[in-house]
Amino acid sequence: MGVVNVTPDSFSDGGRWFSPEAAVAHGLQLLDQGADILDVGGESTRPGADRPIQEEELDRVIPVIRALSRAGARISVDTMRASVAAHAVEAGASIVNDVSGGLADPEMAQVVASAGVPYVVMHWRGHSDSMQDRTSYGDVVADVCSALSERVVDLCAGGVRRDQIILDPGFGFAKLAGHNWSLMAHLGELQSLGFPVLIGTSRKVFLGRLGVPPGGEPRSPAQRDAATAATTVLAGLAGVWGVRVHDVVSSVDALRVVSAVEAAR
Ligand code: PMM
Repeated sequence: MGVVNVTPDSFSDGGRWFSPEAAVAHGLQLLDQGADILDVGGESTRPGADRPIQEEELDRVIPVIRALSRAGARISVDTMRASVAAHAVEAGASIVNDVSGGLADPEMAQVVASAGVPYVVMHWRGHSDSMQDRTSYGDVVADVCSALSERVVDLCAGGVRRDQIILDPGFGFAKLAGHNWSLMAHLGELQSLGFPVLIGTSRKVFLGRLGVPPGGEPRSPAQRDAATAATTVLAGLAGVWGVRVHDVVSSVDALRVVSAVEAAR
């Protein structure tokens, strides 16, 4: 899954693809590089980010989704808003990726249920302005698995079918570095919940801190692609359904390596 952020302020690529033309050209390039899905989002979820109003989010994503879908791309819409999800599906999106797992908008379950499309349910503990105040866990893997299981129960009660659901542990969302590493080390436990799993480690700050002395500046987002590809290898070996990445070239290669090794076993 290649990331197409149509935002002025995403942490790794904010502003680079903000015009619809630039976003569409970027999406086409990611497809060319081997992305199976393009994840189009109009709201930055970096810690501390302000939310755009709904009209602004629609103006950012709908023209891009329409153009990329006309070009034949399989598109997910990265949104927490039910009405944006509904408009996006109408414009050609065939997956809804909701980082709040339905918690941010009570209408989301109903929209996803009636659209009948795959629905990415991410582990989330609140909006970006406050999520890093909510990083207390007993056992992060068990806590994330049980919170996601609760979301599944709630969403299914709201009409979503189990076979629509894809789970995501939410790397970097209300997580400290150690939490992210524990989740990475225990992807199998998440998989054992019985749903496809998507992971989004790409360019996140816990990767940028590797090899940097305590208190030092993390490496810049663009310098985190090799570490991201390493997480793609681990995810591939764990058998996850998908990886959401900014640099498609390195992750596609990483997955080719995993496939070649698995075929040689
Ligand atoms: N991370 C971001 C945005 N959307 N969606 C899913 N399913 N999982 C993630 O981990 C995720 C996401 C934040 O990263 P970005 O600002 O680079 O898009």
